[in-house]
Amino acid sequence: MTQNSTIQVVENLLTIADQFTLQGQVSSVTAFGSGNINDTFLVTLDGARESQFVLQRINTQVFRQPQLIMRNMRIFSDHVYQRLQQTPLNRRWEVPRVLSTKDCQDYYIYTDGAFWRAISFIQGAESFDTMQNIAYAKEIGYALGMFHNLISDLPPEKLADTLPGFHITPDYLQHYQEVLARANPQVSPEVNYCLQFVSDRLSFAHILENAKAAGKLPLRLMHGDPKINNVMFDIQTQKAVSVIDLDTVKPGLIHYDIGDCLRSGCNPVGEETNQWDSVYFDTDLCQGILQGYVTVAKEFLTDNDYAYMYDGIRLITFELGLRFFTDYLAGNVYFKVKYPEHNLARAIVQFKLIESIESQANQIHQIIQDMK
Ligand code: GN1
Ligand code: MG
Repeated sequence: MTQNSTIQVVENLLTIADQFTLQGQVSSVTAFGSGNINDTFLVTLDGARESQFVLQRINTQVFRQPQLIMRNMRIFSDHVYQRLQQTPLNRRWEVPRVLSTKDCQDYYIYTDGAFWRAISFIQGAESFDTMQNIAYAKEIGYALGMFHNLISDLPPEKLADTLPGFHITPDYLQHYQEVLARANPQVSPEVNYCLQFVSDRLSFAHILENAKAAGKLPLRLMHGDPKINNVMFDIQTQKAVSVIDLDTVKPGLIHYDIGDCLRSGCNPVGEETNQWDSVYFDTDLCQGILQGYVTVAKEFLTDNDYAYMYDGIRLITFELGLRFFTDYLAGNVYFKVKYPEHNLARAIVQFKLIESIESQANQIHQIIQDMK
């Protein structure tokens, strides 16, 4: 990028941030977080009661109807607000708010057609890319359980499908096969490992969708992306206070969420490591997360929910590895990358995690059994 175009981008960001600034003046806009899809910025204001907010450019190649996200967020947060008014919690819990523009809109379309929106910042809170310890694991589980609990009485059909096909593993598999048929990947031990890994698990990809079709698992509302860095912790108390990133809150299976929370929370080296031999699934953290989850989710979990939990963990890990590998084969068109083999490296992390999950299947089943 030339110096002039950098200055242009900064000026644009200030203009865009200003659209959502109803009080005070924008003092800075800085890149924020580590999202793989949208572009996220933290806006700091001078002279406003709330001195910061989160500004995001939605990736409209991925989210084709971003207006639906904003509509879902309004319905979701109104519902949760009412629930918390009726039955207040005895601890801090916050829901990110949609901020309106000066024209009272939920989003702002810039002159280049980009879709921007702003969300309140959870003050005095932080998130982590890797699990800190068992106490955090329990809090992460609690946070996901609370999230599910607060929407367990909101009918799934009230929210739109913001991302059709999201977490439908057989669809990702079909896409993989189409991409593979066209791709001409450079042969390497890493690529061969992934090709073999996927081809050994083809029938497994259908397990949750089959259970849904057979009526064993009901359609509910889910978060869609409850990886651990989407849980905010109060800096003072070190307690979970919010689940953020609400773009994929939509009808689905809670097993996708439980699986995503555990695959991200029980991998102590995190999903961005290149040290593949150090990747493993920590069953103590798994037990901690599930304990925290079940304390708030017990009342709506059925026997079948427990019966499919292990498969959910294994499947979502497989699905994410498959999505990363497919994107590598397709030329990195979906997830942002820092170097050409980034998605291949990410895929291997998830596949190594599955090897560890599979080798501890009995223990994980036992942990789940003991939760009932
Ligand atoms: C993407 O952009 P981010 O980091 O919130 C992806 C998730 C993956 C995650 C892996 C809409 O989420 O499904 O689990 O990367 N989101 C979408 O880090 O595809
Ligand atoms: Mg996300």
